[in-house]
Amino acid sequence: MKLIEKIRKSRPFLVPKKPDPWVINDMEKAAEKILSHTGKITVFGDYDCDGICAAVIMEEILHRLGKNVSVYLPTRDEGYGINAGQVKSIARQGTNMIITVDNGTTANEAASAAKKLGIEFIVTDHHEPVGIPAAEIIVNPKLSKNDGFREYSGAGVAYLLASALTEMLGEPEPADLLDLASLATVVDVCPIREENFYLARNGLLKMREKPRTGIEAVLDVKGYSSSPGGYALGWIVGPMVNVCGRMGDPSMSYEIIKTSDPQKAAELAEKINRLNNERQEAVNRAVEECLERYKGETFPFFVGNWPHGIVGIAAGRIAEAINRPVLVGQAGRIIKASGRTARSNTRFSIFEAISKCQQRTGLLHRFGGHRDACGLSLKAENLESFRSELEKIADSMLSAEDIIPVIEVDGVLTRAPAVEEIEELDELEPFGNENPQPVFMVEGNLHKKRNGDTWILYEIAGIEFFANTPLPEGFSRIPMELYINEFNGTKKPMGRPRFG
Ligand SMILES: [Mn+2]
Repeated sequence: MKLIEKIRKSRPFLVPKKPDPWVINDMEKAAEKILSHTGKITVFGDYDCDGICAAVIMEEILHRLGKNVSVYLPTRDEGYGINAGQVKSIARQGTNMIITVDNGTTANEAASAAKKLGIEFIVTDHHEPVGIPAAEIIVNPKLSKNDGFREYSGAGVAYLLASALTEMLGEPEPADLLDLASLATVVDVCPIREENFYLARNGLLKMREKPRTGIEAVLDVKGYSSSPGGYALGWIVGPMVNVCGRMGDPSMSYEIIKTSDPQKAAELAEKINRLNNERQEAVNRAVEECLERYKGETFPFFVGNWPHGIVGIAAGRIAEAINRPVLVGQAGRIIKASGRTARSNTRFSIFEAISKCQQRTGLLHRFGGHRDACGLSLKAENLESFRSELEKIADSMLSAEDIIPVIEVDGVLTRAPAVEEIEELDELEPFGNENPQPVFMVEGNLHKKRNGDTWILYEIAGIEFFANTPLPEGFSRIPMELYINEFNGTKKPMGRPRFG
Protein backbone atom coordinates (compact mmCIF):
# COMPACT_ATOMS: atom_id res chain seq x y z
CA MET A 1 0.00 0.00 0.00
CA LYS A 2 1.30 3.49 -0.82
CA LEU A 3 2.17 5.78 2.10
CA ILE A 4 -0.70 8.15 1.44
CA GLU A 5 -3.19 5.29 1.31
CA LYS A 6 -2.01 4.01 4.70
CA ILE A 7 -2.59 7.42 6.21
CA ARG A 8 -5.94 7.97 4.54
CA LYS A 9 -7.04 4.65 5.97
CA SER A 10 -6.07 5.56 9.51
CA ARG A 11 -7.55 9.06 9.20
CA PRO A 12 -11.01 8.47 7.70
CA PHE A 13 -12.11 11.94 8.86
CA LEU A 14 -9.55 13.50 6.53
CA VAL A 15 -12.03 13.93 3.72
CA PRO A 16 -12.86 17.51 2.78
CA LYS A 17 -16.49 18.30 3.37
CA LYS A 18 -17.94 21.54 2.05
CA PRO A 19 -19.32 23.48 5.02
CA ASP A 20 -22.98 24.40 5.07
CA PRO A 21 -23.24 27.87 6.63
CA TRP A 22 -27.00 27.63 7.06
CA VAL A 23 -26.89 24.91 9.72
CA ILE A 24 -25.06 27.26 12.09
CA ASN A 25 -27.13 28.91 14.79
CA ASP A 26 -28.76 32.23 13.70
CA MET A 27 -26.90 32.35 10.36
CA GLU A 28 -29.92 33.38 8.33
CA LYS A 29 -31.03 36.05 10.80
CA ALA A 30 -27.53 37.53 10.86
CA ALA A 31 -27.15 37.56 7.07
CA GLU A 32 -30.54 39.22 6.57
CA LYS A 33 -29.91 41.84 9.22
CA ILE A 34 -26.51 42.73 7.76
CA LEU A 35 -27.70 42.95 4.16
CA SER A 36 -30.59 45.27 5.02
CA HIS A 37 -28.47 47.46 7.27
CA THR A 38 -27.64 51.04 6.40
CA GLY A 39 -25.10 53.01 8.40
CA LYS A 40 -21.69 52.39 9.82
CA ILE A 41 -20.64 48.90 10.95
CA THR A 42 -17.82 48.16 13.39
CA VAL A 43 -16.26 44.71 13.42
CA PHE A 44 -15.01 43.85 16.91
CA GLY A 45 -12.27 41.20 16.90
CA ASP A 46 -9.57 39.92 19.19
CA TYR A 47 -5.81 40.34 19.58
CA ASP A 48 -4.85 36.81 18.55
CA CYS A 49 -4.31 35.34 15.09
CA ASP A 50 -7.81 33.87 14.93
CA GLY A 51 -9.48 37.12 16.02
CA ILE A 52 -7.41 39.21 13.62
CA CYS A 53 -8.00 36.90 10.64
CA ALA A 54 -11.73 36.80 11.45
CA ALA A 55 -11.87 40.60 11.60
CA VAL A 56 -10.11 40.98 8.25
CA ILE A 57 -12.45 38.46 6.59
CA MET A 58 -15.52 40.26 7.93
CA GLU A 59 -14.17 43.70 7.07
CA GLU A 60 -13.26 42.72 3.51
CA ILE A 61 -16.59 41.10 2.73
CA LEU A 62 -18.58 44.03 4.15
CA HIS A 63 -16.41 46.45 2.22
CA ARG A 64 -17.16 44.53 -1.00
CA LEU A 65 -20.86 44.67 -0.22
CA GLY A 66 -20.53 48.45 -0.18
CA LYS A 67 -20.87 48.86 3.57
CA ASN A 68 -19.18 51.56 5.60
CA VAL A 69 -17.04 49.43 7.91
CA SER A 70 -14.29 49.85 10.47
CA VAL A 71 -12.42 47.41 12.70
CA TYR A 72 -11.80 47.48 16.44
CA LEU A 73 -9.18 45.12 17.83
CA PRO A 74 -8.80 45.28 21.61
CA THR A 75 -5.30 45.41 23.09
CA ARG A 76 -4.08 42.83 25.56
CA ASP A 77 -4.71 45.30 28.41
CA GLU A 78 -8.31 45.78 27.39
CA GLY A 79 -8.62 42.02 27.55
CA TYR A 80 -10.45 39.39 25.59
CA GLY A 81 -14.08 40.03 24.59
CA ILE A 82 -16.21 43.11 24.10
CA ASN A 83 -17.39 45.15 27.10
CA ALA A 84 -19.89 47.95 27.72
CA GLY A 85 -17.22 50.69 27.78
CA GLN A 86 -15.98 49.71 24.36
CA VAL A 87 -19.55 49.70 23.00
CA LYS A 88 -19.98 53.26 24.24
CA SER A 89 -16.76 54.46 22.65
CA ILE A 90 -17.64 52.71 19.38
CA ALA A 91 -21.06 54.41 19.49
CA ARG A 92 -19.38 57.80 19.70
CA GLN A 93 -17.70 57.08 16.35
CA GLY A 94 -21.15 57.00 14.74
CA THR A 95 -21.49 53.23 14.42
CA ASN A 96 -24.98 51.76 14.51
CA MET A 97 -24.11 48.08 14.10
CA ILE A 98 -21.46 46.00 15.87
CA ILE A 99 -20.46 42.58 14.59
CA THR A 100 -18.21 40.64 16.92
CA VAL A 101 -15.89 37.96 15.57
CA ASP A 102 -14.15 35.27 17.65
CA ASN A 103 -15.82 36.62 20.82
CA GLY A 104 -19.07 37.90 22.31
CA THR A 105 -21.17 34.78 22.97
CA THR A 106 -21.69 35.70 26.61
CA ALA A 107 -20.95 39.44 26.49
CA ASN A 108 -24.19 40.31 28.25
CA GLU A 109 -23.19 43.78 29.42
CA ALA A 110 -21.96 44.81 25.99
CA ALA A 111 -25.17 43.52 24.40
CA SER A 112 -27.40 45.49 26.76
CA ALA A 113 -25.26 48.62 26.40
CA ALA A 114 -25.67 48.32 22.63
CA LYS A 115 -29.42 47.92 22.98
CA LYS A 116 -29.70 51.04 25.12
CA LEU A 117 -27.73 53.02 22.57
CA GLY A 118 -29.84 51.74 19.68
CA ILE A 119 -26.96 49.79 18.14
CA GLU A 120 -27.59 46.49 16.36
CA PHE A 121 -25.44 43.83 17.99
CA ILE A 122 -24.55 40.66 16.10
CA VAL A 123 -22.29 38.08 17.64
CA THR A 124 -20.17 35.63 15.63
CA ASP A 125 -18.03 33.32 17.70
CA HIS A 126 -16.85 29.75 18.17
CA HIS A 127 -16.24 29.57 21.92
CA GLU A 128 -18.18 27.32 24.27
CA PRO A 129 -20.95 29.35 25.86
CA VAL A 130 -20.05 29.88 29.51
CA GLY A 131 -23.08 31.47 31.14
CA ILE A 132 -26.07 32.94 29.40
CA PRO A 133 -25.82 33.67 25.67
CA ALA A 134 -25.86 37.43 25.34
CA ALA A 135 -27.40 38.78 22.17
CA GLU A 136 -30.47 38.22 20.04
CA ILE A 137 -28.35 37.05 17.13
CA ILE A 138 -25.45 34.74 17.92
CA VAL A 139 -23.78 32.94 15.04
CA ASN A 140 -21.92 30.22 16.93
CA PRO A 141 -21.77 26.56 15.86
CA LYS A 142 -21.48 25.56 19.52
CA LEU A 143 -25.05 26.85 19.99
CA SER A 144 -26.51 25.03 16.98
CA LYS A 145 -29.32 22.68 17.89
CA ASN A 146 -28.56 20.26 15.04
CA ASP A 147 -25.68 17.85 14.58
CA GLY A 148 -23.77 20.15 12.20
CA PHE A 149 -20.01 20.54 12.45
CA ARG A 150 -19.03 22.51 15.58
CA GLU A 151 -15.24 22.77 15.56
CA TYR A 152 -14.69 25.84 13.37
CA SER A 153 -12.24 28.58 14.28
CA GLY A 154 -13.52 32.12 14.83
CA ALA A 155 -12.23 33.02 11.37
CA GLY A 156 -13.94 29.91 9.97
CA VAL A 157 -17.26 31.16 11.37
CA ALA A 158 -16.58 34.63 9.94
CA TYR A 159 -15.83 33.05 6.55
CA LEU A 160 -19.09 31.09 6.65
CA LEU A 161 -21.04 34.25 7.39
CA ALA A 162 -19.22 35.91 4.48
CA SER A 163 -20.22 33.05 2.18
CA ALA A 164 -23.81 33.14 3.50
CA LEU A 165 -23.95 36.84 2.57
CA THR A 166 -22.72 36.24 -0.97
CA GLU A 167 -25.01 33.25 -1.40
CA MET A 168 -28.02 35.32 -0.37
CA LEU A 169 -27.08 37.83 -3.04
CA GLY A 170 -26.57 35.09 -5.64
CA GLU A 171 -22.88 35.93 -5.91
CA PRO A 172 -19.92 33.53 -5.93
CA GLU A 173 -18.31 32.46 -2.68
CA PRO A 174 -15.53 34.84 -1.50
CA ALA A 175 -12.98 32.02 -1.85
CA ASP A 176 -10.04 34.41 -1.96
CA LEU A 177 -10.59 34.96 1.79
CA LEU A 178 -10.07 31.28 2.54
CA ASP A 179 -6.33 31.77 3.11
CA LEU A 180 -7.09 33.53 6.38
CA ALA A 181 -9.65 30.92 7.46
CA SER A 182 -7.00 28.27 6.80
CA LEU A 183 -4.30 30.09 8.75
CA ALA A 184 -6.60 30.62 11.75
CA THR A 185 -7.89 27.04 11.72
CA VAL A 186 -4.35 25.68 11.99
CA VAL A 187 -3.03 28.31 14.41
CA ASP A 188 -6.08 28.14 16.72
CA VAL A 189 -5.40 24.36 16.93
CA CYS A 190 -8.85 23.42 15.62
CA PRO A 191 -9.15 19.79 14.52
CA ILE A 192 -8.17 19.46 10.86
CA ARG A 193 -10.93 17.18 9.62
CA GLU A 194 -14.06 17.21 7.45
CA GLU A 195 -15.36 20.79 7.14
CA ASN A 196 -12.20 22.24 8.68
CA PHE A 197 -10.07 20.20 6.29
CA TYR A 198 -12.06 21.69 3.42
CA LEU A 199 -11.43 25.26 4.63
CA ALA A 200 -7.82 24.65 5.63
CA ARG A 201 -6.89 22.76 2.46
CA ASN A 202 -8.53 25.14 -0.01
CA GLY A 203 -7.21 28.14 1.88
CA LEU A 204 -3.70 26.70 1.81
CA LEU A 205 -3.92 26.22 -1.96
CA LYS A 206 -5.04 29.85 -2.31
CA MET A 207 -2.14 30.98 -0.20
CA ARG A 208 0.35 29.02 -2.28
CA GLU A 209 -1.12 30.30 -5.51
CA LYS A 210 -1.29 33.94 -4.53
CA PRO A 211 0.10 34.66 -1.07
CA ARG A 212 -0.73 37.89 0.71
CA THR A 213 2.18 40.31 0.57
CA GLY A 214 2.51 40.32 4.35
CA ILE A 215 2.46 36.56 4.76
CA GLU A 216 5.17 36.28 2.12
CA ALA A 217 7.20 38.89 4.00
CA VAL A 218 6.85 36.94 7.25
CA LEU A 219 8.06 33.72 5.63
CA ASP A 220 10.93 35.66 4.02
CA VAL A 221 12.15 37.23 7.23
CA LYS A 222 12.19 33.76 8.80
CA GLY A 223 14.17 32.40 5.86
CA TYR A 224 11.44 29.96 4.94
CA SER A 225 11.55 29.30 1.24
CA SER A 226 9.55 26.09 0.65
CA SER A 227 5.90 26.09 -0.24
CA PRO A 228 3.97 26.62 3.03
CA GLY A 229 2.10 23.82 4.79
CA GLY A 230 0.81 23.19 8.28
CA TYR A 231 4.26 23.59 9.78
CA ALA A 232 4.77 27.02 8.24
CA LEU A 233 1.29 28.19 9.28
CA GLY A 234 1.39 26.79 12.80
CA TRP A 235 5.01 27.38 13.74
CA ILE A 236 6.13 30.38 11.68
CA VAL A 237 3.28 32.58 10.47
CA GLY A 238 1.01 31.90 13.47
CA PRO A 239 3.46 32.86 16.22
CA MET A 240 4.51 35.96 14.26
CA VAL A 241 0.88 37.10 13.88
CA ASN A 242 0.14 36.28 17.51
CA VAL A 243 3.14 37.98 19.02
CA CYS A 244 1.98 41.59 18.57
CA GLY A 245 -1.21 41.02 20.53
CA ARG A 246 0.61 39.01 23.15
CA MET A 247 3.15 41.76 23.69
CA GLY A 248 0.43 44.43 23.79
CA ASP A 249 -1.07 45.74 20.58
CA PRO A 250 -2.33 43.63 17.65
CA SER A 251 -2.40 46.50 15.13
CA MET A 252 0.92 45.64 13.43
CA SER A 253 -0.35 42.11 12.75
CA TYR A 254 -3.55 43.51 11.33
CA GLU A 255 -1.55 45.87 9.10
CA ILE A 256 0.80 43.22 7.81
CA ILE A 257 -2.12 41.00 6.83
CA LYS A 258 -3.85 43.89 5.07
CA THR A 259 -0.98 45.57 3.25
CA SER A 260 -0.24 45.02 -0.42
CA ASP A 261 2.93 47.16 -0.31
CA PRO A 262 6.01 44.89 -0.29
CA GLN A 263 8.25 47.58 1.22
CA LYS A 264 5.89 48.19 4.12
CA ALA A 265 5.36 44.44 4.59
CA ALA A 266 9.10 43.84 4.84
CA GLU A 267 9.52 46.60 7.43
CA LEU A 268 6.63 45.29 9.52
CA ALA A 269 7.99 41.73 9.29
CA GLU A 270 11.36 42.94 10.63
CA LYS A 271 9.70 44.71 13.55
CA ILE A 272 7.48 41.76 14.35
CA ASN A 273 10.47 39.43 14.20
CA ARG A 274 12.32 41.47 16.81
CA LEU A 275 9.26 41.34 19.06
CA ASN A 276 9.07 37.60 18.49
CA ASN A 277 12.68 37.08 19.56
CA GLU A 278 12.06 39.03 22.77
CA ARG A 279 9.00 36.97 23.45
CA GLN A 280 10.87 33.71 22.89
CA GLU A 281 13.46 34.68 25.47
CA ALA A 282 10.74 35.55 27.99
CA VAL A 283 9.07 32.17 27.37
CA ASN A 284 12.34 30.29 27.87
CA ARG A 285 12.91 32.02 31.19
CA ALA A 286 9.37 31.24 32.44
CA VAL A 287 9.56 27.59 31.34
CA GLU A 288 12.88 27.06 33.12
CA GLU A 289 11.60 28.64 36.31
CA CYS A 290 8.43 26.52 36.35
CA LEU A 291 10.25 23.26 35.66
CA GLU A 292 12.62 24.01 38.54
CA ARG A 293 9.65 24.47 40.85
CA TYR A 294 7.72 21.41 39.66
CA LYS A 295 7.13 18.83 42.40
CA GLY A 296 5.18 16.11 40.60
CA GLU A 297 1.60 17.46 40.84
CA THR A 298 -1.00 16.06 38.44
CA PHE A 299 -2.19 19.51 37.43
CA PRO A 300 0.36 22.13 38.47
CA PHE A 301 -0.62 25.80 38.62
CA PHE A 302 2.49 28.02 38.48
CA VAL A 303 2.26 31.71 39.33
CA GLY A 304 5.09 34.16 38.87
CA ASN A 305 6.25 37.49 37.55
CA TRP A 306 5.88 36.73 33.88
CA PRO A 307 4.24 38.86 31.19
CA HIS A 308 0.62 37.82 30.74
CA GLY A 309 1.16 37.57 27.00
CA ILE A 310 3.46 34.56 27.28
CA VAL A 311 1.82 32.46 29.99
CA GLY A 312 -0.18 30.41 27.48
CA ILE A 313 2.84 29.48 25.38
CA ALA A 314 4.86 28.70 28.51
CA ALA A 315 2.03 26.47 29.77
CA GLY A 316 2.00 24.59 26.47
CA ARG A 317 5.74 23.97 26.58
CA ILE A 318 5.66 22.79 30.20
CA ALA A 319 2.66 20.56 29.53
CA GLU A 320 4.62 18.80 26.77
CA ALA A 321 7.65 18.47 29.02
CA ILE A 322 5.74 16.80 31.89
CA ASN A 323 2.83 15.28 29.91
CA ARG A 324 0.27 16.84 32.20
CA PRO A 325 -2.16 19.73 32.03
CA VAL A 326 -0.58 22.96 33.27
CA LEU A 327 -1.74 26.41 34.33
CA VAL A 328 0.65 29.36 34.28
CA GLY A 329 -0.44 32.68 35.71
CA GLN A 330 0.86 36.21 36.02
CA ALA A 331 1.23 37.22 39.68
CA GLY A 332 -0.83 40.12 40.96
CA ARG A 333 -3.80 40.94 43.16
CA ILE A 334 -5.79 39.23 40.44
CA ILE A 335 -3.97 36.30 38.88
CA LYS A 336 -4.53 35.93 35.17
CA ALA A 337 -3.63 32.48 33.95
CA SER A 338 -3.68 30.29 30.85
CA GLY A 339 -3.88 26.52 30.81
CA ARG A 340 -2.83 23.93 28.25
CA THR A 341 -2.94 20.16 28.00
CA ALA A 342 -0.18 17.93 26.70
CA ARG A 343 -0.66 16.04 23.45
CA SER A 344 -0.67 12.77 25.38
CA ASN A 345 -3.66 13.87 27.55
CA THR A 346 -6.02 12.64 24.88
CA ARG A 347 -9.09 11.92 26.98
CA PHE A 348 -8.75 14.91 29.26
CA SER A 349 -10.65 18.16 28.82
CA ILE A 350 -9.05 21.10 30.58
CA PHE A 351 -12.24 23.09 30.13
CA GLU A 352 -14.26 20.38 31.85
CA ALA A 353 -11.78 20.20 34.74
CA ILE A 354 -11.85 23.96 35.27
CA SER A 355 -15.66 24.06 35.00
CA LYS A 356 -15.94 21.34 37.63
CA CYS A 357 -13.55 23.14 39.90
CA GLN A 358 -15.51 26.36 39.48
CA GLN A 359 -18.78 24.56 40.31
CA ARG A 360 -17.25 23.29 43.53
CA THR A 361 -15.37 26.41 44.60
CA GLY A 362 -16.89 29.39 42.77
CA LEU A 363 -13.52 31.13 43.15
CA LEU A 364 -12.97 32.21 39.55
CA HIS A 365 -13.63 35.73 38.31
CA ARG A 366 -13.91 34.60 34.76
CA PHE A 367 -12.91 31.64 32.71
CA GLY A 368 -13.37 30.16 29.27
CA GLY A 369 -11.79 27.85 26.78
CA HIS A 370 -11.77 24.57 24.94
CA ARG A 371 -10.75 20.98 25.51
CA ASP A 372 -7.02 21.76 25.11
CA ALA A 373 -6.72 25.34 26.30
CA CYS A 374 -8.30 27.69 28.80
CA GLY A 375 -7.95 31.10 30.35
CA LEU A 376 -9.02 32.17 33.82
CA SER A 377 -8.61 34.81 36.50
CA LEU A 378 -8.95 34.70 40.28
CA LYS A 379 -7.94 36.64 43.39
CA ALA A 380 -4.46 35.83 44.70
CA GLU A 381 -5.83 34.97 48.15
CA ASN A 382 -7.94 32.18 46.61
CA LEU A 383 -5.09 30.51 44.76
CA GLU A 384 -4.33 27.83 47.34
CA SER A 385 -7.93 26.61 47.73
CA PHE A 386 -8.45 26.57 43.99
CA ARG A 387 -5.18 24.76 43.40
CA SER A 388 -5.88 21.96 45.85
CA GLU A 389 -9.41 21.34 44.57
CA LEU A 390 -8.11 21.32 41.00
CA GLU A 391 -5.45 18.76 41.91
CA LYS A 392 -8.17 16.44 43.32
CA ILE A 393 -10.30 16.82 40.20
CA ALA A 394 -7.35 16.18 37.89
CA ASP A 395 -6.36 13.10 39.88
CA SER A 396 -9.79 11.62 39.25
CA MET A 397 -9.92 12.67 35.59
CA LEU A 398 -6.45 11.92 34.28
CA SER A 399 -5.65 8.28 33.70
CA ALA A 400 -2.24 6.66 33.80
CA GLU A 401 -2.10 6.24 30.01
CA ASP A 402 -2.68 9.95 29.58
CA ILE A 403 0.63 10.87 31.12
CA ILE A 404 2.74 8.55 29.01
CA PRO A 405 3.87 10.19 25.82
CA VAL A 406 2.94 8.13 22.83
CA ILE A 407 4.14 8.66 19.34
CA GLU A 408 1.37 7.64 17.04
CA VAL A 409 2.96 5.91 14.11
CA ASP A 410 1.30 5.85 10.71
CA GLY A 411 3.07 2.72 9.51
CA VAL A 412 6.28 0.71 9.46
CA LEU A 413 8.97 1.11 6.81
CA THR A 414 11.75 -1.38 6.13
CA ARG A 415 13.09 0.40 3.05
CA ALA A 416 13.15 3.91 1.65
CA PRO A 417 9.94 4.89 -0.14
CA ALA A 418 10.07 6.47 -3.59
CA VAL A 419 10.47 10.24 -3.68
CA GLU A 420 7.07 10.54 -5.39
CA GLU A 421 5.40 8.69 -2.55
CA ILE A 422 6.71 11.22 -0.04
CA GLU A 423 5.82 14.15 -2.29
CA GLU A 424 2.30 12.83 -2.54
CA LEU A 425 1.82 13.23 1.24
CA ASP A 426 1.47 16.94 0.52
CA GLU A 427 -2.14 16.22 -0.46
CA LEU A 428 -2.89 15.81 3.26
CA GLU A 429 -1.63 19.31 4.14
CA PRO A 430 -2.10 21.37 6.19
CA PHE A 431 -0.99 19.18 9.06
CA GLY A 432 -2.15 20.27 12.47
CA ASN A 433 -4.36 19.17 15.33
CA GLU A 434 -5.79 15.66 14.73
CA ASN A 435 -3.97 15.57 11.40
CA PRO A 436 -0.33 15.46 12.49
CA GLN A 437 2.68 15.27 10.24
CA PRO A 438 2.92 11.54 9.36
CA VAL A 439 5.42 9.53 11.36
CA PHE A 440 6.75 6.13 10.29
CA MET A 441 8.58 3.54 12.32
CA VAL A 442 11.70 2.84 10.28
CA GLU A 443 13.22 -0.56 10.95
CA GLY A 444 16.64 -1.84 9.88
CA ASN A 445 20.32 -1.77 10.74
CA LEU A 446 21.72 1.55 11.82
CA HIS A 447 24.90 2.79 10.13
CA LYS A 448 26.92 5.87 10.83
CA LYS A 449 27.91 7.56 7.57
CA ARG A 450 29.66 10.85 8.30
CA ASN A 451 29.94 13.46 10.96
CA GLY A 452 30.74 17.13 11.43
CA ASP A 453 31.33 19.20 14.56
CA THR A 454 27.67 19.42 15.53
CA TRP A 455 26.04 16.67 13.51
CA ILE A 456 26.20 12.98 12.68
CA LEU A 457 24.70 11.53 9.53
CA TYR A 458 23.15 8.10 10.03
CA GLU A 459 21.34 5.73 7.74
CA ILE A 460 18.70 3.16 8.52
CA ALA A 461 16.77 1.07 5.98
CA GLY A 462 18.17 3.24 3.21
CA ILE A 463 16.91 6.47 4.81
CA GLU A 464 19.49 9.02 5.91
CA PHE A 465 18.99 11.35 8.85
CA PHE A 466 20.93 13.76 11.03
CA ALA A 467 21.39 13.53 14.79
CA ASN A 468 23.03 16.00 17.19
CA THR A 469 24.33 13.38 19.60
CA PRO A 470 25.55 9.82 19.01
CA LEU A 471 22.84 7.16 19.12
CA PRO A 472 23.32 4.06 21.26
CA GLU A 473 24.52 1.06 19.32
CA GLY A 474 21.99 -1.57 18.34
CA PHE A 475 19.20 0.90 17.53
CA SER A 476 16.97 -0.82 14.98
CA ARG A 477 13.65 1.07 15.12
CA ILE A 478 13.37 4.82 14.83
CA PRO A 479 10.13 6.82 14.46
CA MET A 480 10.68 9.42 11.75
CA GLU A 481 9.01 12.07 9.66
CA LEU A 482 9.99 11.97 6.02
CA TYR A 483 11.03 14.79 3.75
CA ILE A 484 12.78 15.31 0.46
CA ASN A 485 16.26 16.74 0.23
CA GLU A 486 17.09 18.36 -3.07
CA PHE A 487 20.73 18.90 -3.88
CA ASN A 488 22.26 19.67 -7.27
CA GLY A 489 19.00 18.72 -8.93
CA THR A 490 18.81 15.26 -7.32
CA LYS A 491 16.06 14.45 -4.86
CA LYS A 492 16.37 11.89 -2.13
CA PRO A 493 14.22 10.83 0.80
CA MET A 494 15.44 11.87 4.24
CA GLY A 495 14.18 11.20 7.76
CA ARG A 496 13.74 13.45 10.77
CA PRO A 497 13.72 11.35 13.96
CA ARG A 498 10.96 11.94 16.48
CA PHE A 499 12.16 11.06 19.94
CA GLY A 500 9.53 11.61 22.68
MN1 LIG B 1 -10.54 31.88 18.47
